[in-house]
Amino acid sequence: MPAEGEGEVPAEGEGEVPAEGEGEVPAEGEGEVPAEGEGEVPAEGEGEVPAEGEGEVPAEGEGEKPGVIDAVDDNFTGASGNANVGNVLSNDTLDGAAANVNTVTISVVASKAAGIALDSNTGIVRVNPGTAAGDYEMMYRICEKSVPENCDTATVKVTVAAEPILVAAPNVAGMPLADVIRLLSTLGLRLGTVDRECNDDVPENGVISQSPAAGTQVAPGTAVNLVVSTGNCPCCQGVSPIDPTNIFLGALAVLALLIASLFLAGGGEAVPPIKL
Ligand SMILES: [Ca+2]
Repeated sequence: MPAEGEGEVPAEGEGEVPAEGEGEVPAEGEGEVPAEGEGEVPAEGEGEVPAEGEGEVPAEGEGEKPGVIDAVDDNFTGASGNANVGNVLSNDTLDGAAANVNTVTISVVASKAAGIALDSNTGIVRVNPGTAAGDYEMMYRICEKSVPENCDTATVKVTVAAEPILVAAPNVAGMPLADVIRLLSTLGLRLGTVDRECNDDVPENGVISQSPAAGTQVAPGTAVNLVVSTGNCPCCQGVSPIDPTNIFLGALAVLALLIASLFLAGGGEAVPPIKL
């Protein structure tokens, strides 16, 4: 009995249990886990996280902060040849502050009007000479200088008024005043101030001079100021204008000089008092 019991139990227990447990567990566990874990985790983690994070985060962060760039539509009025009817940046903002050429760039996106132009260096809009009256429109874009892809667009409209037809001021020198008034009326001009003075060359009521000068291009309704002759100048007045006040003061000055010269001629001695 002891021979069988002692011989079987230990033989089966000691022979099977250790053989299966020691043979399978270490082989599978040690062979698979390290191979997959060490091979994949570091490779994916180190390869992707820094590349995406460092490449995108700073770029997006700087672009989103000033994302409040705001180009606002403009409405200007002007006339042909106006060099400055307004500035498109006047109502545009960047981060809540007024946009300017130091913080944003300006460009024309589309323009349907050759008559108006936008200076990208200043933002100033001008109306080109010869532009007919009407409404003109263009689209412009502003972009943040530090983040060029951060942009906004707006429309600028310019109403160009009809260009006034200018009139050349006529030459009315020597003309009688009555004729000048009729001529000015015919040309759409009007009579301005009329000063009168004597003149030996221009007959009475004839125009001596005018302002604006003959040939000057002026708008309709412009006043023309005249100097009209009162006829020949009386003796002396035509030579030099001396009024009675000046004559009186001049006489006093001459008298004073005369007294002074008499005093000096006396050697500087005081004139003795007159004794009766
Ligand atoms: Ca604007």
